[in-house]
Amino acid sequence: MTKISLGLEYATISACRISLMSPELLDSVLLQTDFPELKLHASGKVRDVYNLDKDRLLFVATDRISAFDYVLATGIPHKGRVLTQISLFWFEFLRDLVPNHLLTADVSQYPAPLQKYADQLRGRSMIVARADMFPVECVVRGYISGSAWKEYKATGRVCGIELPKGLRESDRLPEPIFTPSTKAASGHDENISFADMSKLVGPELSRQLRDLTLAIYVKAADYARQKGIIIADTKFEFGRTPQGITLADEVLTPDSSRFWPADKYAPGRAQESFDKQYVRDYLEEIRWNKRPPAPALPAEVARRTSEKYVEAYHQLTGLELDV
Ligand code: Q0N
Repeated sequence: MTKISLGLEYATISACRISLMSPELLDSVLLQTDFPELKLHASGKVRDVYNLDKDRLLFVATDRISAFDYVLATGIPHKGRVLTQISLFWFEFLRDLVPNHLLTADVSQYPAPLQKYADQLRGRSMIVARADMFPVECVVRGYISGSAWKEYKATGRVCGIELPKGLRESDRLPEPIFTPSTKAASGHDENISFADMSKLVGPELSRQLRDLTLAIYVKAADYARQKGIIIADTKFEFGRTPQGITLADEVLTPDSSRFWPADKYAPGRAQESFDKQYVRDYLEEIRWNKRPPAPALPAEVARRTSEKYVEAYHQLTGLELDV
C-alpha cells in the first residue's frame, strides 16, 4: 500500500453518530423510583430503600450506573433486575452458611398498596427484614487491587495485615484477607485494622463477622471461578435480626464486588472489569474531567454494558434473564 502525502493541513471531522436507544428499551429503564405512600429510608447510587413497617424494608434496584464515583445520566437496560437476581441466587446458595434478610421477592406477596406498582417492582425488588446494622463494611479480598494495591505499594500491608513481598497488581493472595472499612465522614470508605474494628463493635462480634465473611467468600469465589468469573474482592454488610447475625444488603454482585473475566486474567496490571469496561473506556475516550455533571452514554455503550450484566448473570447461574 502506497501512502500519498499531500502535505496539506486539514481539519479532521471525527465521525459523529447520534445513537438512540429503542423506545421499548428506553421504556423499561428505571432511573428513579417514587412510591408516594412510602417513606424513603435510604438511597444509594443505584438502590432505593423504603420503609414498609417496623419489621420490613423494600429494596428497589434501579438501572442507574456509577463510574468514577458518579451516577451517569444514562441507565443500563435490565441492570436492576440483574443485580437483584444475582443477590437472590447467592442468598439461596449461601443459606446453609448464613441467614439472610430476604423475606420475599414475589411481588404478588407484597402489601396491597404496592400492587399498582407491580410492573415496576417485578424482578428488581425485594422485601427484607429490618436488621440492626453493624457499622462496618466487611470487605474480603482474594486478589490485590484498588485501594489495597495502593496501600500495599506504600506500606507492604493492607489494613494492618502484612503481605508477602513482591506482589504484582492483581496477583492472587496466598489466602483471602479480611479488610474491614467504615463509612468516613467524606462518604468514602476508610480501611481499618481488625483492632480498630474490635474497638468499634467488640472483639467477639469482629471475630464472628471476619470468619463468616471469609467462609462466604471462599464458597462463592470457588463456585464463580468454575463458571469463569474471578471475584477479586467483595463487600458484605451484616446486621442483627431475631435470626442472629444476618447477611444483609446486596451480595456478590458486580456493584459490590470486582468481577474479572477469568479467561483474560493477567497479573501485573489492572484487570478489565467484567461489566463496566465499555463505560470506563468511553469516559476516558471523551476525557470527562470526572466532576459533575456526569455525562450520558451513547446507546451503543449502554447496550453493550447491558449485555455484560446479563451475561454475568447467565454465566454465574446458568439461567437466562428474560429480556
Ligand atoms: C440498611 N443500608 C445500607 C442502598 C442500601 N436489612 C436492613 N435493615 C435495616 N437497614 C438496612 C438493611 C439492609 N440491607 C442498610 N441501608 C439500610 C445499604 N444501602 C447502600 C446504598 O444503597
